[in-house]
Amino acid sequence: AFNGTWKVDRSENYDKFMEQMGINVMKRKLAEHDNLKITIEQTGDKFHIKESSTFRTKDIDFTLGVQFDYSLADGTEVSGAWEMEGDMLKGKFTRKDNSKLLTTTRTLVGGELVQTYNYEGVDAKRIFKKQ
Ligand code: MYR
Repeated sequence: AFNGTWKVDRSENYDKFMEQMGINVMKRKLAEHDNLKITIEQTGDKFHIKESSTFRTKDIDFTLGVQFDYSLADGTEVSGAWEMEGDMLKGKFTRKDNSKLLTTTRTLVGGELVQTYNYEGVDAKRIFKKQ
């Protein structure tokens, strides 16, 4: 159900979230208009994701419940895993530089893909439309 190409449409509190992550104002301004697009291909427990934005293009492969490394667009390295809980993908990632937790979820709501983010008490959302 997550399969397809999703383009970011709007964000909620994303600037505050990035600020909490320690990202400076210039990078935050650029990130606010990153035109993030993700293509998700799920086969059973395995996911292949193509990420593209004004910052980069990247291919990500992971299996539900299996830890993997990922670097955020600003270079911050995290390690963690996604799990499926009902219809929701739940990700728990730990920053390698300070061991703090970044949690994220993906759900489908009314035909849109909603991704939530939490870091150190700050919540944000990005909402994607199918292309
Ligand atoms: C993926 O499924 O797309 C790859 C793994 C995602 C890991 C966590 C994503 C958090 C992204 C937060 C961006 C914050 C920019 C500071």
